[in-house]
Amino acid sequence: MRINQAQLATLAASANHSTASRLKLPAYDRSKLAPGIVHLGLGAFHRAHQALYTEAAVAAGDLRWGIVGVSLRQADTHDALAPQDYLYSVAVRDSQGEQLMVVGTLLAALVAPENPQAVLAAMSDARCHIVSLTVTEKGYCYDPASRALLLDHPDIQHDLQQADPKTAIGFIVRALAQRRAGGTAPFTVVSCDNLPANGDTTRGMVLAFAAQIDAGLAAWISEQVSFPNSMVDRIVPKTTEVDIRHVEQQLGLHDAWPVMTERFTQWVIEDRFCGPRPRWEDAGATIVADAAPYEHAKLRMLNGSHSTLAYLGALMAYETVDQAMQDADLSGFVAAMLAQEVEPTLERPGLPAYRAELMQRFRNPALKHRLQQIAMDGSQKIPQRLLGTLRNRLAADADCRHLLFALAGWFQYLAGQDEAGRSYPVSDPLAGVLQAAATSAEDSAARVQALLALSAVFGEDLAGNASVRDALIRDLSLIRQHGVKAAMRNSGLI
Ligand code: CS2
Repeated sequence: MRINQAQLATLAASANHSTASRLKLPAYDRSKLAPGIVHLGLGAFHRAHQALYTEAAVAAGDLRWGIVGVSLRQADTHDALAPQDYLYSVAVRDSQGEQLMVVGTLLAALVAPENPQAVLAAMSDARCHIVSLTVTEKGYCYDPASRALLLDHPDIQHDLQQADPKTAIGFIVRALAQRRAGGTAPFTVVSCDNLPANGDTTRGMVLAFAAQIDAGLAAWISEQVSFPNSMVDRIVPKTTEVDIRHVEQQLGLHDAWPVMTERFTQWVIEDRFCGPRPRWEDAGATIVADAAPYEHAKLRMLNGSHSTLAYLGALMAYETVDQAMQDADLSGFVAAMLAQEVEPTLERPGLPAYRAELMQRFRNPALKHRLQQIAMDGSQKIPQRLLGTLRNRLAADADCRHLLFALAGWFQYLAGQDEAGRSYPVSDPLAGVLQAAATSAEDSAARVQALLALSAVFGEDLAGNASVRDALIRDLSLIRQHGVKAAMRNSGLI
């Protein structure tokens, strides 16, 4: 039997149901929810993060905040959730056990390629006050090094020429144009992706796009629309078939696409909204004037060490983050990188405690977070996760040997084979050029130079830095010759 609205009533009514007492269910009248938020990028992360803060605001009685979810590419989320009235479960897991909840705030799941006009209609509805996004780094169609919109990206070109958008930026601008034309107040745009200054960055891209089609619109957006920066944090691995069967056992009902996550959750968001917003702070969100210190710490510490574990760990033939963390050399390397090279570049207070908490989260044995999932799209992630820190350290003439070794690990990862001899696909929008450079020659020096020359990732400064280049050549040669662990030891890093 499938979970759906009717089954929910039965679940709630059966006080003696074996799971009911441990299960959190939506207790408000879902039919009264207004479509206050349109969310672009209806993936697992949104469903286990922002949707839960909104669920709490709705449960407290503010029914303005139903979510209309939008998938920009595939119909799979819609196809899984529509037959269950858009209800889905969240399993919060750690070594202590599991807690289940059913989320009711999702009102619909639209599939943009099937009906872009329906998406624009939802975004133009006067009851919609917020458009939020989790479209991943590559969903912004930007140049990773400069974070400028790629005006020659084929999807952006398409969206500039036609009124049926494909991209998040295209949808935002076209919907704002409709609201302006119809005399409707604008929505606030809330980017929840792991980009530095994600609100300011999105604003820059929206304005660049709008300027191409209508200067008056660009000026209106610039004056009227707000784009608060935010830091989002919760580890949400991809749901597996085993997870689906497990949730079904717990719930007594089939949920075609539940989401799995950890207990930890954090959302720091700037209080700059051009219209109303839910009281997310009542569910634990931190509302601040400036999110930058939190965001830098999170991107450089959590995501920086995640990517480091992903590349070095995958090369060492580990499958998941918790497995990689069990390798004392590798976890010691990451902890030292954070303490010695990353934390000195940050301003947030309490960094050693934050580091200890991160290490604990990475050790969560119940999540089974796959290293290959984190390894995806390195070209879009490395600049804000490792290169900003590296540039700060170089400018201060300070030690950055761990950061450079992690980067050399990415270079070797791009060659597509682990130390057990297994091949894996490299998934990245720049995979073609990256892999060509990473395997361009037998010689490590030539590989490093070919990779550093990719200005979309490295900008113009790093390729010309001889000490960076030489360290990378040395680390890459050592990794290729001896493997990651012996190379770390050889370099005195463990
Ligand atoms: C991860 C993030 O996949 C990745 O690149 O580093 O999704 C990470 O799990 C989240 O940012 C945690 O907040």
